[in-house]
Amino acid sequence: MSYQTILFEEKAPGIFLLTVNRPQALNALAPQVLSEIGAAVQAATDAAARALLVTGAGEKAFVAGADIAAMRDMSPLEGREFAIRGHAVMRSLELAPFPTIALVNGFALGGGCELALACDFIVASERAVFGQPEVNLGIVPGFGGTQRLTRLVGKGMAVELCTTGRQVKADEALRIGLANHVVPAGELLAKGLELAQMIAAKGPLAVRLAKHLVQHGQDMDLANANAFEADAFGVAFASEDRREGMSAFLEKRKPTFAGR
Ligand code: CO8
Repeated sequence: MSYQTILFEEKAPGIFLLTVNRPQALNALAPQVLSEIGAAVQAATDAAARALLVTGAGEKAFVAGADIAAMRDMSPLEGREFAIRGHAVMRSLELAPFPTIALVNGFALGGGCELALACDFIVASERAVFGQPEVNLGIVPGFGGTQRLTRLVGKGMAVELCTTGRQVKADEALRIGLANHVVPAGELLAKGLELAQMIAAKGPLAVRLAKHLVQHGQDMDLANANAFEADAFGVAFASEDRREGMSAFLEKRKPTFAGR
């Protein structure tokens, strides 16, 4: 498939890079961008990706939000459809059978912050700026920001950010647990690739199950989530990868995982 608003490439075996590519509009999420992100997540799934990195083109922005020009004349029904489409795309990142890592290289505002939050975790450059400024426009976050931000940084900070529209720079993002790492701008992709390569070296089934457990378990009560984990542990025990991983450890060699 050819894309007009994103770049999508395999940077290393099994490691894909998705770049939102509308730098003239600070990579704002127009409807077509959302569709192309959804298509790329599906393409990565079809290609048995081991990790997906998500970033924005240019030096200034990751994604500066949903496209305000595209939204201005939407009817309430069209606005709802746009929000539903955005939710579906964000959810597809969350449920993808491989870890997704947001490499936030600049402004991640509104829908851009929500795109980063829908990835499994965030690596920020020192230039990153996060925020949910929708209240400035008379709207609220519409791609899951109120919910994912709350789960990641807690209720107090989420309410503050969603009601003040205050911008959060990289050092604060690290402090409040929004970003896992902050690196100089020129090292962002290398850091993302390093983390993706660490993931790709592990047992594919185990990585997939670990993500699945965190994503689905976080909204369960603890007793049910732990029961869910025990079941997945049993599934991992049934795999060839488990036999190989444990044998390799005992034989003091590197494991060769088959992914089954
Ligand atoms: N949408 C469309 N165009 C944008 C956007 C955007 N979100 N952000 C920037 N642009 C455009 C500007 O219009 C400008 O275009 P042009 O050169 O043609 O005038 C170009 O990008 C460069 O932007 P600026 O000149 O404004 O650059 P500055 O360095 O002065 O400012 C900022 C950078 C601070 C990032 C500023 O551009 C800004 O505040 N942008 C808007 C941020 C924002 O409010 N984002 C939230 C949008 S709402 C949202 O995301 C809701 C998500 C849920 C939707 C649910 C569906 C209904």
